[in-house]
Amino acid sequence: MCKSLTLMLLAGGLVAGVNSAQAQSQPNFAQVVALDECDPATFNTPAGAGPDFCKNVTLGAFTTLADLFAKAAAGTPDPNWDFEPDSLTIKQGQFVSVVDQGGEPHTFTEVAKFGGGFIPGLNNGQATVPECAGGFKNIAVARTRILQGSQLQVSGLSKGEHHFECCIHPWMRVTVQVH
Ligand SMILES: [Cu+2]
Repeated sequence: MCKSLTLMLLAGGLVAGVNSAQAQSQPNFAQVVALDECDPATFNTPAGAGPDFCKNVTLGAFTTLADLFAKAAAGTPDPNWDFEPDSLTIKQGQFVSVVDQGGEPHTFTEVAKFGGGFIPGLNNGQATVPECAGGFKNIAVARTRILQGSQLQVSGLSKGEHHFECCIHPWMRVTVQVH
Protein backbone atom coordinates (compact mmCIF):
# COMPACT_ATOMS: atom_id res chain seq x y z
CA MET A 1 0.00 0.00 0.00
CA CYS A 2 2.60 2.43 1.14
CA LYS A 3 4.94 1.63 -1.75
CA SER A 4 2.24 1.90 -4.40
CA LEU A 5 1.08 5.22 -2.97
CA THR A 6 4.65 6.53 -3.20
CA LEU A 7 4.85 5.36 -6.82
CA MET A 8 1.54 7.02 -7.65
CA LEU A 9 2.70 10.29 -6.11
CA LEU A 10 5.98 10.01 -7.98
CA ALA A 11 4.17 9.37 -11.25
CA GLY A 12 1.84 12.27 -10.57
CA GLY A 13 4.83 14.52 -9.97
CA LEU A 14 6.40 13.46 -13.25
CA VAL A 15 3.20 14.11 -15.19
CA ALA A 16 2.86 17.54 -13.57
CA GLY A 17 6.47 18.28 -14.51
CA VAL A 18 5.87 17.35 -18.14
CA ASN A 19 2.71 19.45 -18.26
CA SER A 20 4.40 22.58 -16.96
CA ALA A 21 7.27 22.12 -19.42
CA GLN A 22 4.75 21.90 -22.28
CA ALA A 23 3.00 25.04 -21.08
CA GLN A 24 6.28 26.92 -21.05
CA SER A 25 7.30 25.83 -24.56
CA GLN A 26 3.91 26.74 -26.06
CA PRO A 27 4.25 30.12 -27.81
CA ASN A 28 2.10 32.87 -26.37
CA PHE A 29 1.45 34.38 -29.78
CA ALA A 30 0.14 33.65 -33.26
CA GLN A 31 2.33 34.48 -36.24
CA VAL A 32 1.16 36.38 -39.31
CA VAL A 33 3.41 36.97 -42.31
CA ALA A 34 3.10 39.92 -44.72
CA LEU A 35 4.18 39.16 -48.28
CA ASP A 36 4.50 41.11 -51.54
CA GLU A 37 6.31 40.94 -54.86
CA CYS A 38 7.14 44.61 -55.47
CA ASP A 39 9.43 45.35 -58.40
CA PRO A 40 12.30 47.62 -57.26
CA ALA A 41 12.94 48.96 -60.78
CA THR A 42 9.46 50.48 -61.15
CA PHE A 43 8.60 51.19 -57.50
CA ASN A 44 11.76 53.07 -56.55
CA THR A 45 11.40 55.99 -58.96
CA PRO A 46 10.58 59.62 -58.10
CA ALA A 47 7.27 59.23 -59.96
CA GLY A 48 6.60 55.90 -58.26
CA ALA A 49 6.84 55.21 -54.55
CA GLY A 50 10.27 56.86 -54.20
CA PRO A 51 13.85 55.68 -53.71
CA ASP A 52 14.43 52.62 -51.52
CA PHE A 53 10.70 52.00 -50.98
CA CYS A 54 10.87 48.46 -52.34
CA LYS A 55 13.66 46.22 -51.08
CA ASN A 56 12.54 42.90 -52.42
CA VAL A 57 14.68 39.83 -51.86
CA THR A 58 12.52 37.65 -54.11
CA LEU A 59 14.32 36.12 -57.07
CA GLY A 60 12.25 37.32 -60.01
CA ALA A 61 8.43 37.10 -60.15
CA PHE A 62 8.08 40.83 -59.51
CA THR A 63 4.95 42.88 -60.12
CA THR A 64 5.54 46.32 -61.61
CA LEU A 65 4.01 49.37 -59.97
CA ALA A 66 1.78 49.94 -63.03
CA ASP A 67 0.54 46.35 -62.95
CA LEU A 68 -0.24 46.56 -59.23
CA PHE A 69 -2.47 49.61 -59.82
CA ALA A 70 -4.04 48.10 -62.95
CA LYS A 71 -4.96 44.85 -61.18
CA ALA A 72 -6.42 46.73 -58.20
CA ALA A 73 -8.47 48.97 -60.50
CA ALA A 74 -9.80 45.91 -62.34
CA GLY A 75 -11.06 44.44 -59.08
CA THR A 76 -8.54 41.61 -59.20
CA PRO A 77 -5.85 42.80 -56.78
CA ASP A 78 -2.52 41.00 -56.92
CA PRO A 79 -2.81 37.97 -54.60
CA ASN A 80 0.94 38.05 -53.95
CA TRP A 81 0.30 41.04 -51.69
CA ASP A 82 -1.02 39.02 -48.80
CA PHE A 83 -1.21 38.41 -45.08
CA GLU A 84 -0.96 34.76 -44.19
CA PRO A 85 -3.04 33.30 -42.69
CA ASP A 86 -6.24 35.18 -43.56
CA SER A 87 -7.92 34.19 -40.32
CA LEU A 88 -6.75 32.89 -36.99
CA THR A 89 -7.99 32.15 -33.52
CA ILE A 90 -6.17 33.04 -30.32
CA LYS A 91 -6.94 32.90 -26.63
CA GLN A 92 -7.36 36.11 -24.71
CA GLY A 93 -3.92 37.11 -23.41
CA GLN A 94 -2.10 35.83 -26.46
CA PHE A 95 -0.72 38.39 -28.90
CA VAL A 96 -0.45 38.50 -32.67
CA SER A 97 3.02 38.93 -34.15
CA VAL A 98 3.15 40.22 -37.72
CA VAL A 99 6.45 39.99 -39.61
CA ASP A 100 6.99 41.74 -42.94
CA GLN A 101 8.82 39.36 -45.26
CA GLY A 102 7.89 41.38 -48.33
CA GLY A 103 9.84 44.08 -50.09
CA GLU A 104 7.88 47.13 -49.03
CA PRO A 105 6.25 48.54 -45.90
CA HIS A 106 2.73 47.49 -44.91
CA THR A 107 0.39 48.35 -42.09
CA PHE A 108 -1.53 46.01 -39.81
CA THR A 109 -4.33 48.30 -38.80
CA GLU A 110 -7.42 47.33 -36.84
CA VAL A 111 -10.60 48.50 -38.55
CA ALA A 112 -14.24 48.29 -37.56
CA LYS A 113 -15.17 47.29 -41.11
CA PHE A 114 -12.97 46.31 -44.04
CA GLY A 115 -12.74 48.94 -46.77
CA GLY A 116 -10.37 51.13 -48.72
CA GLY A 117 -6.91 52.26 -47.67
CA PHE A 118 -5.31 55.71 -48.03
CA ILE A 119 -4.19 55.35 -51.68
CA PRO A 120 -7.36 55.81 -53.76
CA GLY A 121 -5.80 54.18 -56.84
CA LEU A 122 -5.51 50.88 -54.98
CA ASN A 123 -9.02 50.94 -53.47
CA ASN A 124 -11.10 49.75 -56.44
CA GLY A 125 -13.70 52.39 -55.64
CA GLN A 126 -14.03 51.59 -51.95
CA ALA A 127 -14.03 54.56 -49.59
CA THR A 128 -11.06 55.00 -47.26
CA VAL A 129 -11.94 53.52 -43.87
CA PRO A 130 -11.67 56.05 -41.00
CA GLU A 131 -8.83 54.12 -39.35
CA CYS A 132 -6.62 54.58 -42.45
CA ALA A 133 -7.49 58.22 -43.15
CA GLY A 134 -4.55 60.59 -43.44
CA GLY A 135 -2.02 57.90 -44.22
CA PHE A 136 1.29 58.01 -42.39
CA LYS A 137 0.69 61.65 -41.44
CA ASN A 138 -1.86 60.16 -39.05
CA ILE A 139 0.19 58.98 -36.07
CA ALA A 140 -2.33 56.22 -35.34
CA VAL A 141 -1.75 54.80 -38.82
CA ALA A 142 2.02 55.28 -38.63
CA ARG A 143 2.10 53.25 -35.40
CA THR A 144 0.66 50.26 -37.24
CA ARG A 145 3.32 50.37 -39.97
CA ILE A 146 5.63 47.38 -40.43
CA LEU A 147 8.89 47.96 -42.26
CA GLN A 148 10.59 45.28 -44.32
CA GLY A 149 12.17 42.65 -42.11
CA SER A 150 10.62 43.97 -38.93
CA GLN A 151 7.67 42.87 -36.88
CA LEU A 152 4.74 44.36 -35.05
CA GLN A 153 3.09 42.89 -31.97
CA VAL A 154 -0.58 43.40 -31.26
CA SER A 155 -1.58 42.59 -27.70
CA GLY A 156 -4.48 43.24 -25.37
CA LEU A 157 -7.15 42.15 -27.84
CA SER A 158 -10.56 41.75 -26.26
CA LYS A 159 -12.71 38.66 -26.73
CA GLY A 160 -14.58 38.61 -30.01
CA GLU A 161 -13.84 39.29 -33.65
CA HIS A 162 -11.17 41.76 -34.80
CA HIS A 163 -10.46 42.94 -38.36
CA PHE A 164 -7.05 44.06 -39.56
CA GLU A 165 -6.07 45.35 -42.99
CA CYS A 166 -3.16 47.04 -44.71
CA CYS A 167 -3.93 50.73 -45.19
CA ILE A 168 -1.77 50.76 -48.34
CA HIS A 169 -3.01 47.53 -49.96
CA PRO A 170 -6.52 47.15 -48.54
CA TRP A 171 -7.09 43.65 -49.93
CA MET A 172 -4.51 42.41 -47.40
CA ARG A 173 -6.91 41.40 -44.62
CA VAL A 174 -6.89 39.25 -41.50
CA THR A 175 -9.70 38.33 -39.14
CA VAL A 176 -8.66 37.40 -35.60
CA GLN A 177 -11.05 35.56 -33.30
CA VAL A 178 -10.23 35.92 -29.62
CA HIS A 179 -11.69 33.34 -27.23
CU1 LIG B 1 0.41 46.40 -47.68
